[in-house]
This record gives sequence, C-alpha cells and structure tokens, in this order.
Amino acid sequence: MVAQHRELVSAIPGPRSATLHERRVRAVSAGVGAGLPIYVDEASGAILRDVDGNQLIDFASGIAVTSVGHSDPRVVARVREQVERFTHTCFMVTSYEPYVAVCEQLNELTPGSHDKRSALFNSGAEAVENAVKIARYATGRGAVVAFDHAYHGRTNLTMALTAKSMPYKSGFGPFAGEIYRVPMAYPYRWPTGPEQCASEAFETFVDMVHTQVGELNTAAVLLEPIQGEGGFIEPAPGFVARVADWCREHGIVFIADEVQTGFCRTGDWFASEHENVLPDLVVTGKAIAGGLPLAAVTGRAELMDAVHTGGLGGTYGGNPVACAAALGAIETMRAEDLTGRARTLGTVLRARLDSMAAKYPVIGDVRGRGLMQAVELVSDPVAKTPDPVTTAALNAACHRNGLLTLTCGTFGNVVRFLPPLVISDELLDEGLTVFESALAEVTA
Ligand code: PLZ
Repeated sequence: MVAQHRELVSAIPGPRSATLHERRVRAVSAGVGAGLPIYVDEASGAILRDVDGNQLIDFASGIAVTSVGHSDPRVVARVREQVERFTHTCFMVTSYEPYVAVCEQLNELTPGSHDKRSALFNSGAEAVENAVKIARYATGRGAVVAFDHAYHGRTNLTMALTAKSMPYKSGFGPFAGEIYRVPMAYPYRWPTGPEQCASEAFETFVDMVHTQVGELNTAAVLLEPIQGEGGFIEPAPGFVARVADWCREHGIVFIADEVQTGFCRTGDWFASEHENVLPDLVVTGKAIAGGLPLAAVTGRAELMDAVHTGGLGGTYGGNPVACAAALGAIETMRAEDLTGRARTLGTVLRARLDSMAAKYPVIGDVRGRGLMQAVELVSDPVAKTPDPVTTAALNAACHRNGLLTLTCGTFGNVVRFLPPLVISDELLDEGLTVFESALAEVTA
C-alpha cells in the first residue's frame, strides 16, 4: 500500500527513472509515446510511487481506467483467486462463469431495461470494430457516420473513425472505407454561438447523412456521449438525444462509445443516461476491469443475436482474469457509490475550475461532468485561438510538482481531469492547488 500523500524526493523524472528511460529508448519502438517518463514502482488509490520514491497525485487514472483506484482490494483479491484457478481456456473453446457474470452485469447496468446481450473483447478499439460488424450484419447496410473530434481507436477501421490526423492517423493510411464524418455540436466553438448549437448541428447532421450517404445505406451512427481524446467536448444539450431518436426512425443502429465515459466516471453509470438516451449498442472498456484489459459490446438482443454463430470472437476476449477483475471493480463501484462520489467531487472540481477561469483569461472554457472535466486554453479569449504551447507548459509544470495531468483535444489545448473516483477530498483539493500554482507560473 502506498500512503495517500504527495511527496517529491528527487527531480521528476529522477535518476532511476532516467536510467530506465535510457533502456526503454534502446529497446522500445520510438513510435510508442511517453506522457511523463517516470517509471512506476507501486500504486494505490490515487497515488503513484515511482522508482525514485516520488509520490504523485494521479489525475489521469491511466486514461480513465483505474476509476476504482489503483490496486483496489476487491480487484486484487478476485484476480489473485482467479489466477490460481486458471488463466485461460478461450471462451469460444470451453466456457467459464466469470465471462457470463460480466455480461449479466453489463446487460443490467447499461441504459434501458430491454432484453440485451453482450460480447467481450480485449480493447476499446476491438470492441468498437465489433459494434460496427454487428450493426452492418444486422442492418445489411455498409455506411457508418462518425463525428468531428471523435476518437475510437488505432486499428485500421477505428483510425478511419477517429478524426484527428496527428498522431493517430498520419502516415498510416489507406483507411477503411464507408466512413462519413459530420460536425459535432461543440458549443464553445459553434460559429453562431452555443444557443443555436444543438439544433443547427442536428439539422446539418440530418442534411449531410441524407444527401451524402442516404439513410437506407447507413448501418450505424457512432458517437461518444462526451468526446474524450477530442477535447472532453460535451455535445450541446439535446443533440445526442435527437440524433438517437432520428436513428431509430430510420432503422439506423445508434452506437454509444462509452469507453472513456462509462462506469461512473461522469456521475452516472453511463454518460448516455444524462439525457435518457437509449443506445442500441453500447461500447465499454477502460474502467470496466480496474486496469486489466477488457472491453465489451452490449446491446439489443435482436441485434447482438443476429450474427451467425462463430462470427464474433477472438483468442483472449473475455479472459477469465480480466473478467474476475471486472466483477471486483463493479462490486467496488456499487459498494462505494462511485456515481455519487463522481457527482460530489465533480461539483467541487467545477467550482475550483470556474474560479480559476474567472481569474485566468487563458481558460476559455470549463466543461465536462463528474470526474471527467477539462479546461480549454486559448491565447485570445475573443478569437478563441487555441493555445497548445501554454497547455504543454502547464502540463509539464504540474508534472514537475508531483501532479500527473493529461492533455487532449484536436488542437492540443485542453487539460483534462480524470482522477480515480475514490480520491479523497484532501488529495483532490491538493491536486487542484498544485494545478492552480502551475497555471499562475506559466501565465505569469
Ligand atoms: N473509444 C472513446 O477514449 C481510448 C487512447 C489513448 P483502446 N482512449 C485512449 C491512445 O492514445 O491510444 C478510446 C476511447 C474511446 C475507444 C478507445 C480505444 O480504446 O482500449 O485504447 O483500444
């Protein structure tokens, strides 16, 4: 167990991390990035301890994965127990109970009380691909509509679905076909202002799908209910619900990519619940298994069961150790009311960010829900010119002071806050104080 406090005993990164980093550079592909080149030795709750003994407050959760905290006791106990029993059979070869139990949990927890089925995969990208396969199979149609600023993964099909070129797509084409992109209802940057955003974006969406794709050719519309990597963009209120309703009218499968938003992060089990949206398919991953690799597609039984037997699968999908971890993580989310915790702490976080925004004009927008919030930085608050330089400097200043933050955004000008949902009030407060000092430092 790592004590829940921040402590710096060397520079960040320290000498041991620097030595490991030299080894990394010689051994690991340069294509794999490193947000902060410290090397983690142990982690508990909301604190990471590196190999030099520095203890950092974690505002990243391994990109929204360790929502139940690092080394959550229920996750650890279930994993330990499962690993001693057996580690693999391949669910398509011989079955085991934890896979079924995870699917039961998913069917119960995802929005809507209709009859559902689930299938398990290894990564968010793989699950997104499978959701598209299911939608195409069930509808007999080919086209998929995705949004500006979308992020859905790095495999070939999901690169095509992801909007941003650098670093995700540049040089890696050609990409999969039959993907069509439409504008997102992005209130802060909507040309005619936030009030018009939902209705104008919806009209543009309908018009573009109608004229450029054709409703009858469209298998699915794929959307993140709060966009993640693209900049924590909360679609203008009403937009997602209208898109979902319109899909239903036209027999188009509405897929919610809840890989980043799911499992209590936004203050609901799933972000779609906020506007009572009932997706036909929900894609989950990340926080589902407290850090072990697991992802899923959950949806209407008639869609999920449409595919021929043997049409979905993979060697490792729904690995028993990952499923055991998921059952532990879900148990913790229920037992510790992590939706409630995300709401309570989200209110605290928003108040602090709003007060910083009032003081520092570099903060152009504060947005998000629960413990999925962010600030968008601009060099000119009127022109809203993205400021990726200050963003990078701010992120680096946080890191130097023992706070692990992450940036995101199509323009690289967003700092996002993704602490474990079990973070204490005190650590959240301390992390935000570190963040505000860093903000003062880089804007001085
Ligand atoms: N859908 C909404 O956020 C993963 C990507 C990090 P995988 N986001 C973090 C990076 O730079 O690779 C993500 C997501 C949404 C799908 C995915 C893909 O999930 O588990 O990374 O494949």
